[in-house]
Amino acid sequence: MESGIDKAAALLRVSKRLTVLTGAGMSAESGVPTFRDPDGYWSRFNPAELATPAAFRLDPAKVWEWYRLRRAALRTVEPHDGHRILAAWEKAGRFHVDIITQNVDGLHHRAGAARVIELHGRLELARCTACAYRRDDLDDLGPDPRCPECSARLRPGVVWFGESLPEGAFDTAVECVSAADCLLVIGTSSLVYPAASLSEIAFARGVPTIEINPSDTPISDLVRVRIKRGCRETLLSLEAALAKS
Ligand code: BJW
Ligand code: ZN
Repeated sequence: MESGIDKAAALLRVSKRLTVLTGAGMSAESGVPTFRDPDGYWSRFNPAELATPAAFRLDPAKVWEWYRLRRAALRTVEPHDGHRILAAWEKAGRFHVDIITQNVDGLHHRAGAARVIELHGRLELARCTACAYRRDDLDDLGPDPRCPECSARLRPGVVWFGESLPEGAFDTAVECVSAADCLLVIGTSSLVYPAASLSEIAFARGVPTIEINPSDTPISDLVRVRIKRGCRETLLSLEAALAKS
């Protein structure tokens, strides 16, 4: 019987425009915890106390400390072969590749990908709660940092529950999915909206979808090809299959 890898490779071979949607499972094999797996962040921390605007208003130093620890952890990890393969596909020009990520760790960029839409912001970014000021050098940030331009409080440059996505990011993501010949959904539980609606848009428009995820998700029964394995080994297998053709 034809394997998921063969079916996925066949779809990729005839695609000119590939859109990739990634979630925390993509970074898991670099050593970054996911959110909702048994060892994920939300098994140890309460999202309502850390990842909402109300939590930040209540205790900004506590929230900043959590993000400081997350930034420190990022310094100990590297992109893996899967990140590098996606970046190499973009460079090789076999397809036009757009990566839409929910991840805030910057690992796609670090692997050399250029066309990356970061739906949920970035850990290495602080922005003012009142004006347009932003900074991405956060090394000497204090426990409750202020804006040098208007003295209002600075906040982590990520998207919390109940907040809108960065201006234009979702619209661009919808365009990338709509124009794609194939959507590759990697390592997301597909529970968080509006990111999860991107797969629904692909289904509605008849864009063939491949899911790479060792666990079941709400989209698993709706995708064209389902590969129930880790992202690194799967992308290595897909790369090998494409190299043969
Ligand atoms: C592997 C693997 C391996 C493991 N290889 N795979 C409609 C219905 C209900 C609720 C809502 C709705 N619309 C909006 C909402 C509210 C909310 C929401 O969706 N809640 C749901 C949880 C129900 N959404 C929002 O609030 C969003 N804003 C918004 O909608 O604004 C307008 C609005 C507001 C209010 C009401 C209505 C509309 C904003 C969402 C922001 C999410 N923020 C976070 C934190 C970012 C900052 C930080 O990092 O601290 O983003 S939450 C967290 O979840 C993070 C992630 O990006 C996001 C998605 O998680 P992801 O990536 O899918 O990770 P996991 O852990 O869930 O899954 C990992 C997967 O990997 C698993 O499936 C594993 O099996 C797999 N895996 N190893 C491949 N090796
Ligand atoms: Zn300001």
